Amino acid sequence: QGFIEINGEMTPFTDEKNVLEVLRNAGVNIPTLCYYSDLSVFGACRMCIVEDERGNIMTSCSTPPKDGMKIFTNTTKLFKYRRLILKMLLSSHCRECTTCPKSGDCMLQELAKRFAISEISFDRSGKAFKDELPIDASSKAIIRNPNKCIHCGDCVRMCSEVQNVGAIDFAFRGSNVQVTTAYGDPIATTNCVNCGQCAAICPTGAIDIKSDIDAVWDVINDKDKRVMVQVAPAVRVALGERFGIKDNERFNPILVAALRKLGFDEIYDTSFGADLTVIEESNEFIDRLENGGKLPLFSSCCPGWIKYAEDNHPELLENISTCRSPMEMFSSVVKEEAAISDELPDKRTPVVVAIMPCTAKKYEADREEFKINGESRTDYVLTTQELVTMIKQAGIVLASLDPEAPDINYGMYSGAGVIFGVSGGVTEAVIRRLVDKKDAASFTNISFSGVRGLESVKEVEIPYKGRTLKIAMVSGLGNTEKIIKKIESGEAHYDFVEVMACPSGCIGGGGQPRSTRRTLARRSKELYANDKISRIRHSDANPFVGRAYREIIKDDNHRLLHVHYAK
Ligand code: HC1
Ligand code: SF4
Repeated sequence: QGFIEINGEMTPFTDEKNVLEVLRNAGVNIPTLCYYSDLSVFGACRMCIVEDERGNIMTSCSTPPKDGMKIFTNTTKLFKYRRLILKMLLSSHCRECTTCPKSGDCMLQELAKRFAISEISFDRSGKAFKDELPIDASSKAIIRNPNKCIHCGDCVRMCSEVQNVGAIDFAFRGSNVQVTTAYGDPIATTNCVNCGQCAAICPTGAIDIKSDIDAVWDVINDKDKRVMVQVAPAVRVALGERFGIKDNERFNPILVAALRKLGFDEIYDTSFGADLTVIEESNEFIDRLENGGKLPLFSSCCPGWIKYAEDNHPELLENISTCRSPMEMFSSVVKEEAAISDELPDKRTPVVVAIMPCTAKKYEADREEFKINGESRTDYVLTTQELVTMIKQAGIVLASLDPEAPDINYGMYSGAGVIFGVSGGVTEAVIRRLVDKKDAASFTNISFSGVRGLESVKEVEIPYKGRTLKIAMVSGLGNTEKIIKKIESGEAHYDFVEVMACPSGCIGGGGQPRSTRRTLARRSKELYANDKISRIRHSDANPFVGRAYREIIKDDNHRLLHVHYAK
């Protein structure tokens, strides 16, 4: 606690870990390519340097604040050094900005512009950057172009410190240093869980989302295809950020209108699939509770978590719910309806496109276990970021659109289905099903039970038929590993564990626009607001869910809505 003088102004600090945090809290946008408050301090890029009154230069990310400190952030010397750093980074960086998918969202590009870099003094003249190092396109989720890497280490720390995966690391020395997989293997063959958090944090185009945009344009423009689109809960509260829309609370009807303009034939909602999941997963939970099945039951919506469990905890596979994810339940049911529908037979081939906040969903859609008769039920997955690109490609001006409603039979969903997009949402939706009283007061009580909030580990206890159920909700795979250790050592006991691989759940997915604590808090608040304005608040009350059970699923739940992982 104390005061720092920043550019001559007294600025208080309390428990900030470093000067950079004090500067940020004081509204100074200090440049950095490698500082994230949730990761360890690496101090690699040196862009966050500040100068003290004696002319000493220090990195603000690794300097703790001290009472009475005097610092300057915009001196001539600092500008000179920052420009030098940027020129050195750019000198060894592929500079095909016009064709780079990250262009416009690249932090290196942004800083080059901010510090007015107009020429690069250390050009490695004559040396072609193109294809210098091989591009790794083996993954369904991400694409790695090491020629665009600036060695900030953000992806490496994210993958190991937050996700406990460690699929990538630094290799080689000096000017040969690279971020790569063990033995340079294709990333798809490693323990990568496809969560895309590396791509989300990468400041340049060195790791990016694998794009399925062109394939989706092809099916949209194919008259022989009936293209149905489902939109995940977390997309509606983040997409608007890219278009300067501040209040996303009622944004979904505009998003629906945009999807129609893009040419999708039928506009639906993944939250309908989430309503099915609530019913199937709570039935499975009750069955295990009452008939002595394996507990704790782990949730199964998140493909990043499933891959992590397969690679690291095969002993837990029987504890994982057999429920397909909402995305897969949705696709399974709509494709089944298309297959069995004999009134007004549609000659067009049904195609399901899912818009997800998630890169791992691209991998999930392609998994053998979800195929029925050898065919994927979800044909293409686009991330929120890819949808932004498509909207821009089509020249759609969101502000000019009138709100529209999604289509029946799969566009209606309950508030319980929409809160799936934030960590704790699956649990809250399941608890709504377990309680007897299904009115607004009861749902408000549940919302105050401890299921909400952006903490990465939450716990609740709920009474159920004379016993107390203990439930944990965890986001981030590193945190998940800690919970698993506690369960396996007997230190903790839970009946149900909700796991989401990404920090704060899908709202912080690897396919979302860049996430910060502030954007995550806003996205979460807006999802809960979406629930609150829903006329239907619990999954059983969705009349189209009842219709789907009566007319399509019947007693074929196992084939259509459940899955067994082959490993
Ligand atoms: Fe998710 Fe889910 S909440 S996994 O985060 O259970 O991606 O939004 O669509 O499937 O509904 C993602 C989000 C999403 C599924 C649902
Ligand atoms: Fe995907 Fe959500 Fe899991 Fe992240 S938490 S990997 S966005 S399903």
